Amino acid sequence: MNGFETVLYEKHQSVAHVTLNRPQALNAYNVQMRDDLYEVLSAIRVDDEARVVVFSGAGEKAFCAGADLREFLTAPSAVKARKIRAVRDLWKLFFSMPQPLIAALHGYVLGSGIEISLFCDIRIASEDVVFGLPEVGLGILPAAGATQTLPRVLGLAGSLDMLLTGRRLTGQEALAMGLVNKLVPRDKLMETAEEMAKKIASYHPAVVQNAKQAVRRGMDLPLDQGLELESRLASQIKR
Ligand code: CO8
Repeated sequence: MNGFETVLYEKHQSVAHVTLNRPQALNAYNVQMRDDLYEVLSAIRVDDEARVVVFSGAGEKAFCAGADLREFLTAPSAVKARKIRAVRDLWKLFFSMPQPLIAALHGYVLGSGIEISLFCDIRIASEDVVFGLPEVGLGILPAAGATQTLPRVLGLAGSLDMLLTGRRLTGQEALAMGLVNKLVPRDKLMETAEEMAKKIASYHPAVVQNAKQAVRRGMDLPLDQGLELESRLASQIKR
């Protein structure tokens, strides 16, 4: 699987690496990237050899500076965009990935860039990271899940602070608020993500995937139903 215009894909042993690859535009998310990511994730989803996925951004300056603002101005109408989304819902696909997803974040992580990272299960960032959700200031709502995914990570107060003010967060602030799991020097970012990915990949894949599912799905259930889900998923593991 290769030859994508906006995304690099590699697999080292059991770890899949997906790199956003438009460094000249700070890896801004455009229609081509949506299509490339859709194809790559659809393939990884059913690849038993890919036990963990690491997402990162090419170039020195950014994981992703948000939606491609140049393209946005020439984009099809909102009605067309909704129709496309109905058949190629990348965000739903992200959310349905059975494998653990790790985001390795550096530089600017803005708008859709944060939203991509919020679909990941673990976020590791380098000390130069800058987070921000400028959408409300641009006159739109974040439409790739942030109004729903962010509060599930940060809680109400931190999410509303970020969403409504659009202020930028440093890595230290993001760590203190719980937006990232770990903050590391820039030259240790990929090494740290890879190490974590390899460790998770060394565990029994069904146990890992069921644990992820229990936590992710359980978050949205009342406790009694969450406990039932947990026991159902635990009993599926064959030893
Ligand atoms: N889209 C397209 N190109 C971009 C983007 C982007 N989001 N961000 C940066 N680039 C391009 C620049 O145009 C520039 O290209 P060129 O060299 O050809 O001029 C190149 O990347 C390098 O960028 P800068 O020279 O601007 O780099 P700086 O270090 O000076 O600044 C910043 C970095 C602060 C990240 C700055 O580039 C910036 O503010 N970018 C825009 C960030 C942003 O607002 N993103 C949108 C977030 S909102 C979102 O994702 C949801 C949808 C938004 C729809 C909006 C409708 C109005």
